Amino acid sequence: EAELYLQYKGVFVPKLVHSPESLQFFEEFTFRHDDIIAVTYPKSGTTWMQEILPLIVSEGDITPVLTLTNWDRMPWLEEHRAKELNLEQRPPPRLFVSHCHYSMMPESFFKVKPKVIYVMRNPKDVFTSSYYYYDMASYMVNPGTKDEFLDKFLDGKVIFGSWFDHVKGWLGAKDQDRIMYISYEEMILDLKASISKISLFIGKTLSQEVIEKIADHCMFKNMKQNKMSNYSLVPSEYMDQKKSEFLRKGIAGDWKNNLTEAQAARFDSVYKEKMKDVNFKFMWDE
Ligand code: PPS
Repeated sequence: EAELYLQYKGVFVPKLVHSPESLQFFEEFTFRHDDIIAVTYPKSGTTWMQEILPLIVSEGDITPVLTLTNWDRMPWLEEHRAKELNLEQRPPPRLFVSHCHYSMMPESFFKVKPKVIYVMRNPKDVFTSSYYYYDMASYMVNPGTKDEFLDKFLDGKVIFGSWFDHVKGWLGAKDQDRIMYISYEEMILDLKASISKISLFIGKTLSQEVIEKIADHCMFKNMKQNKMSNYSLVPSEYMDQKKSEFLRKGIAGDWKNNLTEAQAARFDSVYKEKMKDVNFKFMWDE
């Protein structure tokens, strides 16, 4: 772990894209009230939001998503890249992503109160997606066997710490009126309705025709063809997409093909215990 990860506020972050300088930049970042940040625990729908939000803002013009990589059009604030993008000069609304916990957000975030879209995904699918990602990315610690990785995942000994803490932290946020909660499963079930809900939240009125156009572009099979979003521009020494593609399967419930009955039962019992005080209706619980 020590070789590949840094420790930041109690969680691991990969050294390839984070440094003490990038984390300091994040801590000192000055938000604007009209900034929009999609926050996710890794593997919960970040790349999807990096496609959807720019298209909502551009009102369906696909130029921005065909000309800028996902990490430039909607950068991670805590990563190196953010420092190099001249974010000060960007016209509003500026779009960002972050994997940080609520408690890790910088001071300005709590003062200025930019809008947040918090995307959640069934943790058994997050586990599954993470397993393949840790295996194909050379800057991540090898996941080992599924049982070994399950130990680490349930214990929060993975990048950005515990899924349970992440979700509980954001669901327990004080200033909830500037946060919209949405799930990966909801987006799979009805992408058009989700896009419409997101646009309403950020104050954009889009025609049905534009919503349909965006939804069509953001369907897994179409998004996978966009080289600005499918990570094909990342050298294979960092990501071995022959092993597993970054846009791997794009479905809800793939855990069923990946966890044994015993592993799923173990996951469920930890989930039940850790989430017992959470008052939120998750789509995957239904
Ligand atoms: S990361 O590394 O945190 O930025 O990863 P993230 O983008 O959050 O999560 C990757 C998973 O999201 C899936 N994905 C999609 N699913 C459905 N539709 C679309 N358009 C889409 N885009 C990305 C991606 O395939 C990863 O999930 P798995 O289960 O591994 O396929």
